Amino acid sequence: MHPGSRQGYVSISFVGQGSGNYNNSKQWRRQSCWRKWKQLSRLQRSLILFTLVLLFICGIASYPTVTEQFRGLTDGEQDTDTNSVLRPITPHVLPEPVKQGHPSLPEQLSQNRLQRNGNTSDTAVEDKAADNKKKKNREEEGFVSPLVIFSWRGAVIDTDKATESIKDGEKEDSPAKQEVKLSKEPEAGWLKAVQEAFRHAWKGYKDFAWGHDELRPISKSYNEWFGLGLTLIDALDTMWILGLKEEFEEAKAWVATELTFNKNVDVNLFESTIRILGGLLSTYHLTGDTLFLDRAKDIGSRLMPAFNTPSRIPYSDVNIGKGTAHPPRWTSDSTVAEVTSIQLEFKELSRLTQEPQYEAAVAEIMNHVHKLDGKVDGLVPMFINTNNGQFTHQGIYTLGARADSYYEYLLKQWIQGGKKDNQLLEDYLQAIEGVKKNLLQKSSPNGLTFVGELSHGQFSPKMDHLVCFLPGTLALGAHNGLPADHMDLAKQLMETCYQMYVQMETGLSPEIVHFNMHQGSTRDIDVKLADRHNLLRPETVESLFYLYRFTKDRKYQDWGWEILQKFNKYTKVSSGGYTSINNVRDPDYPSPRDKMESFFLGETLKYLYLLFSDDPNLISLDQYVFNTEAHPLPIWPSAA
Ligand code: DMJ
Repeated sequence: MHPGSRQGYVSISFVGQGSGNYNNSKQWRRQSCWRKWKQLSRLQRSLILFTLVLLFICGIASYPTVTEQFRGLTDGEQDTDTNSVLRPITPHVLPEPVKQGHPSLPEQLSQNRLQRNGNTSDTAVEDKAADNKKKKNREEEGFVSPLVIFSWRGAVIDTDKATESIKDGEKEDSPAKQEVKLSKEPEAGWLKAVQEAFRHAWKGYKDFAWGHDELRPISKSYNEWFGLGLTLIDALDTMWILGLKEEFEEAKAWVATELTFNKNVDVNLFESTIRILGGLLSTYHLTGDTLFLDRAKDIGSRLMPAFNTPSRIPYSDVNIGKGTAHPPRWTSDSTVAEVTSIQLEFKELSRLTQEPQYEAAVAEIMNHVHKLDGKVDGLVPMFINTNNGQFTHQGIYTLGARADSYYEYLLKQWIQGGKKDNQLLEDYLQAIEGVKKNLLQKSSPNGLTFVGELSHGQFSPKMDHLVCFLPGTLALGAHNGLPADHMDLAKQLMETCYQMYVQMETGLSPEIVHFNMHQGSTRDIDVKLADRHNLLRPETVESLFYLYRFTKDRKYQDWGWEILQKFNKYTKVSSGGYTSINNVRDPDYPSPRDKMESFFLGETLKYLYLLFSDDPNLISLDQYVFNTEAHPLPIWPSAA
């Protein structure tokens, strides 16, 4: 017998007794009310009935507002405004959705601007009025109020709240039922929803992981990787961009008083460059506060021992306290993406400090890789040896893990330097041609364009979620004058990346998908058991941001909004924070991994905010270039 059973029995019999009494008293009260009612005059009864009917009608009329406020409260959040502006989203899957034409950029654009760096509550009243109007329009168009659940579902947290909101027998995300209802106007509330998501994530970090690298939101603890407050530093410029002044100030105080790089720790050169050096440099540029530049110089100089190798191809790990560097224990190789995706940051450090050694070290890598044998039509292998400087483990060519940001940084370095370095441009253009020739295929039955891999001469229809940076990068290139067909390809790949989300039962993409190419396939996308996790990665929303900025097609905002809602539904932890999950195919138990990666704050939420903003000057893409961790760095003035 279960130890709790006896207790349960007592409790049940008590409730039984109690309910008997409750029934008797209820009957008595009913009779007494009826007597009183009969004693009233006909006029009094009519007046009471009329008032009740009036109250009922008013209640019905205000129903959506009331229920939406209630939904907000169930989350335990203070600010319920976020939920009062949700618009109905029913995601679409292939075959091609019925597209409702977007109107030209509507006059509401001006309403949509959230004051940067200002108190967002200033806009709350206006938002509310606008929302009521929008709600009315939507009702006229036959849209139903969305079922939005701001809680973890199916896991240890908030199970009850989530299931409450799903109607019986309704499989909410069943792909077969999905079709898109495109929005007709931008939504200022979406910006607030991102701020709320950030605040929720930050609350978890603050309560359980303050000053540590990563939050473990389920166990309410933290994970230490480098021991440098990684999440806090990665999130600095996001807070600035989102206008979260209070949070920014407390983080800044930590950087000023607690952050020290004088520590006997091994850090990964690439990760600490893109997250810490990149984060500090961009925060310096956005705020003008030299605290961040000083810290950037400190970490930058401490990373330099990594470049002391026979080939000048840097080691992967540096001890920033001891000033020593080494490759991983099991190999003398570094990954190609890692050594070729630190250039934007070190070049910027040289420009700011007027100390050439940083730029020299990273430029040498690019020149070296440019000349190396072993590329296939501009595509690079995944590993490079730090002793002899040659590519190793040749045979696999991918735009995914270990090679991805090589391609991204070819273009972005070219842009950062004012589009003058032809070598970078040529390598980029050649690589994109290489992608088209070797890696691009269409899936069956619906013809999704995807980027597969080349494995020892054989094509593999495997695509990492990481590859979803590519639509954004292609679009950025086209915006900077590169061939227009790059934009066409960007749009096709964007659709594919979106389908990687919408075709999953949770509406969240897995880490890796495999596309079907055989005629007669019944679905385009397969996911292997080991690939079903979602780490809260940014690449798709990153690309949505670029695509929206350049095309102004609102479907990209809609897609981002759907994704944010799914993050809220399946990865939000009620006590604070968001967690990566193990299984995007099981909406009943997505299985939390108990980790919030720093890039969720550094990248994912930042790109979502920028995607929902209609202000092209909020980090203008003609003035800034984002590093691969979403930290904006200035495009150099042409005089420089
Ligand atoms: C980030 O650290 C960077 O975007 C990197 O280039 C790839 N991986 C993560 C996000 O997925």
